[in-house]
Amino acid sequence: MVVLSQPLVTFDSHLVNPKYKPSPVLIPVIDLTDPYAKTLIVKACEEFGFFKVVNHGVRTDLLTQLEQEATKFFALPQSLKDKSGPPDPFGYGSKRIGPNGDVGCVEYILLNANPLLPSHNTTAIFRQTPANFREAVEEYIEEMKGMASKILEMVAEELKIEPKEKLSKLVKVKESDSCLRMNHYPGKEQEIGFGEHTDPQLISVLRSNETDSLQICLKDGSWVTVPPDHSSFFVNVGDTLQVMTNGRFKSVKHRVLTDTKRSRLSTIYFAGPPLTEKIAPLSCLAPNQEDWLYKEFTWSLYKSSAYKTKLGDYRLGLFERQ
Ligand code: GA4
Repeated sequence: MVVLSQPLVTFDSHLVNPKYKPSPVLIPVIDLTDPYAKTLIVKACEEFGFFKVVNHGVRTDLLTQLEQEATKFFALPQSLKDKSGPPDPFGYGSKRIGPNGDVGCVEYILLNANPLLPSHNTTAIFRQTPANFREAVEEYIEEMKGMASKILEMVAEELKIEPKEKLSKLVKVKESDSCLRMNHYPGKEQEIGFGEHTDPQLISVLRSNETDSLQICLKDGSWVTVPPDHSSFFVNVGDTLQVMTNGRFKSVKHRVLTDTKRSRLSTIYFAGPPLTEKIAPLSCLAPNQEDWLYKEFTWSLYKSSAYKTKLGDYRLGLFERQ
């Protein structure tokens, strides 16, 4: 249950202080086979909007294969990788994040995950790589969809949301608007890999190699480094689940600093609802509309509004009720 990492006072102090040493902070660890997992997940979503998942049941050989194929892709000559970009938002991207001037020391592949739609850029990515990459990506997406749905179902059971598939079905249906991102941070000096932001979707499921790079922001505003764990997954609450729980769950702010010792590879599955889905506080959690902290919106509207913002903007502000 205890994971080690250190609250950082500010981003700058971390960068300029060469004597920086991590020390303990608690980040919840959820064993998915534990009968109390659903209670612990809800607690973690309320307190941190973030937790680590162990005993997840995803095959190690699939994880290894996906990682190997992605590493081969990122090792291709720049001119070949550029044939799969710029991202629209899907495809290969380098340094630029989103359409509004954000940059980071990162290159990435962003794919529409539901289904793996054959857009121009996506086709180009898989043209540059052996068929194994595409197969591993497709299989991985299915695993992530399963894990995200299971976690959402546990949340629904614990919060007595009826029917218990109410949240999970948003991810399971074929119209679900989920995506998969593979980020490669070459690293060397410590720089901003991916600036601070919250994820717009319901939940995100992340896995990375052993790099000390991911940081989350705690309720008191301090930043903590998440100790890496190659064999586990990390889950964070996104804006949509914050709205549906009427603010009971917090969409966690997070960022990535590049590691000075080795390059980082991370894979994130963003579980999103169908574009036409109406998002609003759930009536079982907030029966009186006067208590709603947010206005109702469709996922499509929220997504297009997110693409008009900068990475670090507070996107839910526009949808808050006065
Ligand atoms: C953050 C979470 C996901 O990585 C992402 C990102 C998206 C992009 O890179 O295309 C966004 C960002 C993310 C939120 C604000 C907008 C859109 C970049 C950006 C500046 C794929 C997503 O869904 O939202």
